[in-house]
Amino acid sequence: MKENDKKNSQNEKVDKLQPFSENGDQEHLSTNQGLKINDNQNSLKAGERGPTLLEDFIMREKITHFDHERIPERIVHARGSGAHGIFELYESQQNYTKAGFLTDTSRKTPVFVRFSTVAGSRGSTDLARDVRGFSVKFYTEEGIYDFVGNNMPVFFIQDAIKFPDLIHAVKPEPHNEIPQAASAHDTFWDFISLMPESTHMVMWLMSDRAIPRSLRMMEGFGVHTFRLINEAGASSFVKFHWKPLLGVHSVVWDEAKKISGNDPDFHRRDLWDAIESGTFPEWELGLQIISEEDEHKFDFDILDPTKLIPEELVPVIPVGKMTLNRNPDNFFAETEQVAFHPGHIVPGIDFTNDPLLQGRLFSYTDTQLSRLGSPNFHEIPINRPINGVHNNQRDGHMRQTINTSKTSYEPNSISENYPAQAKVADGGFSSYEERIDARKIRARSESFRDHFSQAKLFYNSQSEAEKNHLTDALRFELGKVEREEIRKRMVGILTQVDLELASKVAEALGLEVPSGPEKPINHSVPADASQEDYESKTGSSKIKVSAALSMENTIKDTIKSRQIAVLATDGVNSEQLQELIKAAQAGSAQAKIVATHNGHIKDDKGVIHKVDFTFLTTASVLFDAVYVPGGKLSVNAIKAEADAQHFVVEAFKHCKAIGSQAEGTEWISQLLPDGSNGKPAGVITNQPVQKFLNAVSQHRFWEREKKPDVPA
Ligand code: HDE
Repeated sequence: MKENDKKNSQNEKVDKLQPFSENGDQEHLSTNQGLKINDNQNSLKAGERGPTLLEDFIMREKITHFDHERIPERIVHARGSGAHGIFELYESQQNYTKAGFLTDTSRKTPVFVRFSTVAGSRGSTDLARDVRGFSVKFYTEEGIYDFVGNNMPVFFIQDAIKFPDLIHAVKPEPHNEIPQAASAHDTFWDFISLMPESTHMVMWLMSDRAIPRSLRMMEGFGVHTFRLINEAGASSFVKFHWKPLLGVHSVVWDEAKKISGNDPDFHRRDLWDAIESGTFPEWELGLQIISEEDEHKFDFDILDPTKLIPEELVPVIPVGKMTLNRNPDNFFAETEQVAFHPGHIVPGIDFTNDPLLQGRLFSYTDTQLSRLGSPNFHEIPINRPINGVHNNQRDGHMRQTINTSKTSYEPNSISENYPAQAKVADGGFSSYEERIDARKIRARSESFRDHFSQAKLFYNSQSEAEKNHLTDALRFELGKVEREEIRKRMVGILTQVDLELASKVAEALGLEVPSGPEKPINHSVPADASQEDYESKTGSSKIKVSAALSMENTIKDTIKSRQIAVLATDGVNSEQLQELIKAAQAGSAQAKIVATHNGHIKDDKGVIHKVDFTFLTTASVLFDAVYVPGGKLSVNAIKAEADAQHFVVEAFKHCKAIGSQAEGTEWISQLLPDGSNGKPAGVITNQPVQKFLNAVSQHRFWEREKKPDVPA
């Protein structure tokens, strides 16, 4: 067993993956048939300079396998990163559900999590403006439960039948496959401007939530309303939430664009490094419970996936904690081949009639058939439940299981009718008996027609900085749209959210500034229906502002796992450098030395330090904060580099904490603007190091933004 595995041997799923693992350590190279290979350098030829022989089965096998290495990437959520972990429950939720992992506090339920972007290909950048997928596979004693959610609590569309249209619109345009992993193009905004139901989600997408600082610093939402079922068979509605213990934090758009060039694997690397360094990412699972009687008490429909339930109306109860503590051994075998499905549920959880969820229940098995190539995808090690699988399904491509029973049907007498059905009391799944009494129709409920009140709620709940970022995002995205009629339609939709927002966007686009709300036309209407039946409405949300929707109110009390760039080279002040490194380590932050050359530096006391990066191999956008210790030689050498000046000024532009001592302070004071009222916020000069680290925990100092703007 590897060191890493020993640490987590309490994880039953990880243990069960071991028999499938292969390492090659101390072994000879072999063919797939186990034949030892003597020459892996030369193919078999007719003479030294002659043609290669078809007989060379060793080369044929090697190249054939290589030729078939690729499988189709996911049609959406193609780029992802995964990790193993465990889920532990705080308190039994038996009043609401009989699900074992939500009632038994003694369990450590193994999980495998996959985070993803939606629109980009497998090799696209992590920092695209996009929704993030947040999928959790719980390997429970009762079978697999998949939570397949996003980092935003709502969705673009209300009915699954529109999903292919939405995705075709956001993916690169069909004629030239441009742009990759970006919504800033005509087809996306064309579609959105014709579909007012997407307005709420578009507010989220244009907010900083779409450019997270880290996958470890984002929330997860089940989006749909689900059902919980207790032992007595009683049902409650539920919305699932994941809340990161490091708080919810984002980067800014200018930074995101630059990170994409400097390190397109920024999020993947960050997750990997955090787990390797033992700073395990953690989230609390939260439940918003709505009783059956309260189904209709809200001013929106709880089955409408474009609506969230404000926490002011229904609080989120924290029920347990997920810790990711082990990186995968093999990206393809685990992260790529893992197959999630919102239809993988366990007794105690059930679906609702949300028409988006209903469509998803079909799509996820179907897509695995083409992606993983066989109905036996559940036999791939990462997809196997930890409790056994016993049924009469047989054969198919790449079948692994050797079913030894003489029967493969039920009922049977030959095998005494085994495998047998399970009574509900023995854990057999039984669907919630919901009463349905309806006509079979293609229609959208009238209760789904309020398309704007929660878009307003979201916008009004943002801080000033968040509103500015959202406005800039719309200016950028619509600025990239070439067709003026699409831009105009979008400004019209924005007038329904906030007139000032619409005006600011219109101004940047060189369009007429609207004088009042324009009526948006809903084009998502059946051919024979009347516009009126589908007209967008602005309901009156009881809640006008919801604190949970602003990242301003998130957790800001830790420097855990934060990356601090320490600009230091030969001659740096020994004490100041070491004090910072020690204090950062004590808070589980990472202090990295960025120097003028690679290798090692010698401080003014002769102590040698390993260099992590040079100004050539890294950039300020890859760090949370910058620190410049004193030391005349060191600061003089650093300030002679234009890239070092840019490093500090850019960190300032992105509102990050900046700290300095002695000569370091003299230098950065010349570089940075003073700020109108004395020293700019978050610039901590000649202060105890703890003061600087407190500033790092604040994430950003938005009050500094654009006051004045600095070129970087
Ligand atoms: Fe998905 N979605 N989706 N989706 N989705 C897929 O399944 C689909 C939706 C989500 O890490 C696909 O295995 C339809 C909402 C995540 O492997 C596919 C509809 C939410 C992932 C699919 C939706 C999601 C997927 C592609 C509209 C948030 C990545 C590959 C009815 C609640 C899972 C795959 C992973 C993946 C279909 C809408 C989340 C094609 C038809 C809403 C996190 O089956």
